[in-house]
Amino acid sequence: FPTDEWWRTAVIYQIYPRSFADGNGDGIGDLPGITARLDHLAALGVDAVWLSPFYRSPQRDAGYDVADYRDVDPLFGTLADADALIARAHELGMRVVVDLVPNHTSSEHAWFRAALAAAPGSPERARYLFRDGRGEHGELPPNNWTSVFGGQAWTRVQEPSGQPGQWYLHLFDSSQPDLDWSNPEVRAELEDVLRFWLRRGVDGFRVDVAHGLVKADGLPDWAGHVAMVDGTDAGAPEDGSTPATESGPMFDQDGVHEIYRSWRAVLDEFDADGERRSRALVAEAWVEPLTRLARYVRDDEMQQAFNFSFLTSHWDAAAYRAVITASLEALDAVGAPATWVLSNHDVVRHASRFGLAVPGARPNGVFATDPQPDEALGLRRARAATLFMLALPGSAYLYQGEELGLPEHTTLPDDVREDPAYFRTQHAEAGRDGCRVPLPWAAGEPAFGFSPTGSSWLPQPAQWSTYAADAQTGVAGSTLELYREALRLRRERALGGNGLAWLDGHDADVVSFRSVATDGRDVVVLANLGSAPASLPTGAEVLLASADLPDDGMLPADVTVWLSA
Ligand code: ISL
Ligand code: CA
Repeated sequence: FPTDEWWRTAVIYQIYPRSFADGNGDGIGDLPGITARLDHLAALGVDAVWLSPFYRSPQRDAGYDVADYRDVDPLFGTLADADALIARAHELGMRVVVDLVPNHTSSEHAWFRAALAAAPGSPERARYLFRDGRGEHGELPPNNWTSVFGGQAWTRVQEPSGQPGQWYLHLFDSSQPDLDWSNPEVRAELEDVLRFWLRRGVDGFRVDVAHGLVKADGLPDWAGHVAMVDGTDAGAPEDGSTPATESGPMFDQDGVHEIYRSWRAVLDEFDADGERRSRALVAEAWVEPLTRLARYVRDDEMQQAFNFSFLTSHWDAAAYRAVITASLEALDAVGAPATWVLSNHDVVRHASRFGLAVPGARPNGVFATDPQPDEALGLRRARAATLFMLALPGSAYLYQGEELGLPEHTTLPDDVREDPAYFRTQHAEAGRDGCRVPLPWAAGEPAFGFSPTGSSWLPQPAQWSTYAADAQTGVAGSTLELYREALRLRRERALGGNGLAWLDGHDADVVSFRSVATDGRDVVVLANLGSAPASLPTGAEVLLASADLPDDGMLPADVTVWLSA
């Protein structure tokens, strides 16, 4: 391993454990299943994996409701399985980032059970945000906040006496009570959790809801509601734009930064052995504008923050130029790498978003009412987007299955869905199950090789055999081979580490830049986001193209090429 700041240019692959690979045949992905498939990721050429939560949890929000941060849920395996996974990834030259969920615990966490059993005003209650209700008998919630998943952000408890009592805050599901981060005990506990996993050898943490830990003093009412990123909520900006943001007195408060400064110090304790700053924190923070997001990655805080402004960009050359420029400026100013991302387990897969007729396809769609996406167009654009993303300076995150070109499952029946956000909003809001369908590994096997028994916690569409990893391996032009080749060239030429120079003289619908290589072998990137063919420069060698190029020397619509400079 190089001991330097690997995360600056890393390509990091998100594993969603319940849907990656099932080792024991119960239809739910697990840690041994992942370990057995790590070769796929090494062959793909990624630098690191990030695993969504696998801690002990009642799984009310697919593991983002943690009951014990120091244990593995039996659904996924054991601590020994986690150790084996980390060791195997390291053997294969890949770093391991784990997910930390510090904003809330599960309502089945020992702390919350103790809080329920204790009296109002007790130290047990003081780890969470319990408040008396408003109204004559405390029958109204303490303020007007709504949950990101829909409905009130407060739930009333029954006191041990049997009487209706206090309320507790939950920005997400009622099974996810928010911790009180002004409590030193909370701070000490989560720092200790960091040390627990650092000692087990992890290389970093993805910090869930990093912008949410600190709430405005006094928990004031808010005129808006929690703004969902698809802009459907009353909290959407007045100009009608699509916000990549969650705003209000519950998000992006100045006090959060102090927390990450102390976490950084914890990571540095482990880096004192000479491997200076090789462990990293990445913020999941739906915060805009980018200058505001950049505050999370100052020199003594986190190293990365997901760039959701890039994820939510419209399919439009000017929009991408603007967001790329703004990202590089905001992050250069704080000395941090840009961090590109197109998909994750919370948003509609980009291969489907890009296939929606509506411009600026929403990151959270509701396919019961939306028009169905054009799958071929979506995939063509997804491949084009991947090629320009992987040539940008900085680090890139891939979400499992995008290397196979997987679309969203848009027709899941309600009775198999599990996402609480879908149910809390009476199906009016984003369902996230459609991007969480188990991966197809082998075209000819039951459950496409996801599970040895052929069972799968969500059904896979029958036509997914064409997306299966084994059906694409070694097949020229397949999405999997496109990713492999792009990652190989990126690594060979150290793209991502040396900056970008915008190129003039191309069609306004073409995103065109030079990606600077270490050894002088720069790559010219041209992405045609318009609807008509654009001209290609003559004489340049085509290194890679996201689709077959015609003989007429033109770059078709929705295609990206990498050319020799
Ligand atoms: O899903 C979103 C945008 O499409 C966000 O609103 C997201 O719910 C929010 O930013 C927090 O997400 C994270 O924490 C949630 C969990 O459900 C998500 O899976 C996780 O990524 C609560 O822990
Ligand atoms: Ca399993």
